[in-house]
Amino acid sequence: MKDALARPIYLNEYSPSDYLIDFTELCITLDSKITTVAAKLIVKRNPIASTVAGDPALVLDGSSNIELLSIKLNGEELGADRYRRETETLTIWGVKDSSVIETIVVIEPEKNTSLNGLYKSRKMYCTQCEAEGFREITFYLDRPDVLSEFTTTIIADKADYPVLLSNGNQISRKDLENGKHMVTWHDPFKKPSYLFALVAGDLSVVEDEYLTCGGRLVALKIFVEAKDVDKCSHAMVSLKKAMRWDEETYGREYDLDIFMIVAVDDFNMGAMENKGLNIFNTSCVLAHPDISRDVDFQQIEAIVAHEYFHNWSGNRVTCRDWFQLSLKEGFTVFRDAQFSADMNFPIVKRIQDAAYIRTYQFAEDASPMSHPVQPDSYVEINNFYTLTVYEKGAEIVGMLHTLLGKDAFRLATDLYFDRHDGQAVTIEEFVMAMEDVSGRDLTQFRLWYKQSGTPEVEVKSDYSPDNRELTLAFNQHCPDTPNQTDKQPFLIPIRLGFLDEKGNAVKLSSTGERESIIEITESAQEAVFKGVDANCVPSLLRSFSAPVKISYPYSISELAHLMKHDSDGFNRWDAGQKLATKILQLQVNNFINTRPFEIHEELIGAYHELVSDPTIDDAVLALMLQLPGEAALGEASESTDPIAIYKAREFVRQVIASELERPLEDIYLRSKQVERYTPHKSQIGRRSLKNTALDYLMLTGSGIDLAWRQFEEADNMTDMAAALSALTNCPDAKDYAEQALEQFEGRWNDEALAMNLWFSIQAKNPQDGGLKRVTNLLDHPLFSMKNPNKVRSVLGTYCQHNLINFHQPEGDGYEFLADKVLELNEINPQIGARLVTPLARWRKYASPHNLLMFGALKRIDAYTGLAKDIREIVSKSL
Ligand code: B3K
Ligand code: ZN
Repeated sequence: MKDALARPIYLNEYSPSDYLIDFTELCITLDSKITTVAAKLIVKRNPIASTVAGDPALVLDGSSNIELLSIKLNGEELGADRYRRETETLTIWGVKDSSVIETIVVIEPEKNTSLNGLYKSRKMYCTQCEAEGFREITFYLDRPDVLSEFTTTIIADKADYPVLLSNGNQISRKDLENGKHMVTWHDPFKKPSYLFALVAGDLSVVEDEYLTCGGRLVALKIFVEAKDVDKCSHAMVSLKKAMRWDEETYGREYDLDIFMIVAVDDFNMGAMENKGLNIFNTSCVLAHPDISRDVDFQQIEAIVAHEYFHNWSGNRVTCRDWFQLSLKEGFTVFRDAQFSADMNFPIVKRIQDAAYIRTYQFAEDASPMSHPVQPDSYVEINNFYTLTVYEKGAEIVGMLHTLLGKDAFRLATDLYFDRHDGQAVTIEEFVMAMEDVSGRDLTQFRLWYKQSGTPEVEVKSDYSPDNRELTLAFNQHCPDTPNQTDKQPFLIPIRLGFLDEKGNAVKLSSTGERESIIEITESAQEAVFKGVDANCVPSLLRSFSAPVKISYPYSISELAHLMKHDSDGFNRWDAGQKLATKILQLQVNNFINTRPFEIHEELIGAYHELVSDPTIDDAVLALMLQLPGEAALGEASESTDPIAIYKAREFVRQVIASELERPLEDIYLRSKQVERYTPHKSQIGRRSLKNTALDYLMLTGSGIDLAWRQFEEADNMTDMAAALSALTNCPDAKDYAEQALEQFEGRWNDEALAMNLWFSIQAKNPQDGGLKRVTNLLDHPLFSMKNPNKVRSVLGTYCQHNLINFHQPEGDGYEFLADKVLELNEINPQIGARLVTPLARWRKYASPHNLLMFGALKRIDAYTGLAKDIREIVSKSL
C-alpha cells in the first residue's frame, strides 16, 4: 500500500472478528497467462464477537493486486448492490450465522516482486503469507485469530510443475486434459491463514523418515532443484535432531505423517514455519562443505530447528493478533538457542547471542524505531519482525527460565501448551502459565513486555573491613524512548559471584554457594555479602542474565583479573571486551583530538596471558582474541565517529598483531587441519581460531603467503572464504587478492550461495574506493535487485559491515543508499525498509555524518508513492 492510505493499528483497539471461517476450500489454477483462485469459505458468527446485534457486514481483507471475477453467497451470485469492493477490502451484506461464500479471483504471481503472497521464484511458484500475505491471494479474514480447516487443490501444467504441494496430507491426485494435473491437500489442523503455503515446481526430493516418541512414522521430505540434491543432508540431520530434542526437552511430538521443507532462492527472510510445509530461503537450508562455511552449517541447524519448533510454539498455539508476535518468536528463539547450545559449545552460543543483542538490539532500543517487545501500535507489521521482538523477547523467556528454574519452567510450558492447544492467545496467557505453576506474582516482570528501551544498571561497592562485609548498591534506570517516559523499575535477575585475589571463586556465606542470583526490583537497592575479603572482584551479570547495560567502576587490572580467572566463561570473555573497549575508546579520543595513538601494555599483557593459557577452548579463545566490533564501539560512544573508530581499532589490531606475532603464528600452524573436513564443533573451534590468527597475521605481512596457500589448498569453504577475505582486505596483497577473486568467481559462478559470499566479501572490503567497488558489483551479471540474498550480500553488507566506506565524510554512501531504497520501493518494499535502518540512527552520529544522513532520509521522505513499510521507518526517524 502506498503512503497516503496508511494508518496505525493499535493494540488497545483489538476486538474479536465478527465472523469465523470453519472450513476453507481453495482451488488454485496456476497458469502464466491467468492464475485463478476459487475460494469457498464456510463462515459463521463468532460467539465472542463484540458486535451482537443483527448480522453485521462481513469485511474480508484483500489487496489492490487481486481482480474479483465472481462472488456467491449461499449459492446465489451476488449483484453489485450486495457487496462493495474497495482497494483492500471486500464487504458483503446479508451473511447469516452459517453461510457459504464463494469467490473467484485472478492474480498475477509472475508480476509479484514483493515476494509476499503467491509469487514466482525462478521456475517455481511459492507463497509467503506471514504476516498478511494471504490477502494477496484471495479475499479472506486474514488475521491470526481466525482458524480454519484448509483443503487446497492445485491445478498446473504437469511437465513444468510435476510437484504440487500444500499443507497437511495429500488426499488426491489426478491427470487432466491439456497436459495438466490436479493435486488436493487437506490439513486436519485448524490454522490461521498466515500458515498457509503452496509450492509448484519441477523439484527433486530428498527423503528420510522419523519415528516419534509416540510411535508415529513421519515421512521427511526436502524439495530442491535437481542441482541441489547433494546439499540437503545437513538440514535433514538437523531436522531429526530437532525433532528428538523437542520431545526430550519440551515433551513436544510432531503431529502429521509428513513434514516437508522446500528451498526457494527468492525469499524475503530466512524461512517460514507453514504447517507441515516449511519454506526456506536456499541460504538457510542448502549446505555442502565446498560452498558453505562453518557458520552456515550452524545457522542452518538453528533455523531448521527454529521453524520446526514453531509447530508447537506458533502453530498449535498461535497468536491472537500481531502485537503478540513475540509470544511465538521470542519463545521459539529461546528454544532454538537452547537447542544450539546443547548441540554445540554453550558458552560460545551465549557469547554470540549476547554480543549480537548488545550491538544490534540495544541500538534498536535506542533508535527512533524503539518499541516494546509487545508493541502498542504499528503501521506496517512487517517492520516489527525486529531484534526486539525476537531476541529481546527470547531474553525475557530466558529470564523466566532463570527465575522459575528448569523444572518449574518445563511444567509451565507443558501447562501452556495443554491449556491453549488449538487457540490463538496473548503473551499474557504465557506469563499466566508461568505464574500458575510457580505461584509467583509476575506483575512487575510483565513490564519487560510493555516498556521499551534498555535498562541501565549502575553498581557500586562498599567494603566494611570490620565485619568483612561487601555491599553492592544497584541503581536502575531506563532512558526515555519514543512515547515512553518515566518508566517503572524492572525486575532484573543478576547472576553474580566474586573472585578472590588468587582468582578463586569466593564461597558466599549466605548460601554456601559460589554464585547467586540477586533480583533487583527497586530503582535503588542494596545487597550485602558477608565473609568476603577486601580485594574480591565482583563478577556481575554472569551469562548475561538480563538484557541490560551494567556498569561497575572496574580498574583495568580488575578486568584483566576477571579475564584470566572468572569461572563464568561468558564473563571471562566479557571482561576482555570491557578492557579492550576502554583502551579503544582512549584511542578514539586520541584520533578525534589529533593526538597520536598510544600502546597500552595492560592489553598486550592480557592478550599474552590469553594465548598462553592452555585451558581455554579454541572456539572461546578465537572469540576472546577478537576486539569489539566497530558497531559495538559505535554503540558505546556518546556520539559515534565511524572513521575515528575504524582507525583506532585498526591501530590496536596492528599493535596486537606485531606484539603477538610469534604466538599467533604458532596458533595458526598448530590449528591447521589435518583430518577430513566436517562441520563438527571440535573442528569448527579450531578453524575459527586459526582464521582469527590469520586475520592478525595479515597486518604484519607474514600472513599474506599463509593466506594465499590456504586459499589454494582449502578443501572447504570456511578456509577458502577466510583466506579470500583476508587477501581482499589487505592493502599489501593486491595481486593475490585479484587472482583469488577471479579464481573463486570462475569456480563458483554457477553456485548462487557461494557467489553471494563472493559479493559480500568484496562489499565489506574496508580499503578506499568502497562505493566504486560496490557500484561495479551491482553491474555484475549475477547481481539482481529482485533477489533479496543478493541485495543483502552487496547493499546490506556495504551499509552495515563496511562502516569506514559507508560513512565517508562526503556522504556519498548515504545518497547511494537512498537511491537504492527508492529503487526497492518499486520492487520489494519489505527489503527496502530493512535497508533504510542504518540511516534511521542519524542522531547518534558525529558531525558531518548526522546531517548528511538526515539529508538522505529527507530525500526518501519527499518521494511520493513511498510504500508504507519504508514510510513508517523514515517518518519515525526524522
Ligand atoms: N515467522 C517467520 C517470519 C515471517 C516474517 C514476515 N515478514 C519466520 C520465523 O521467524 O520463523
Ligand atoms: Zn520464528
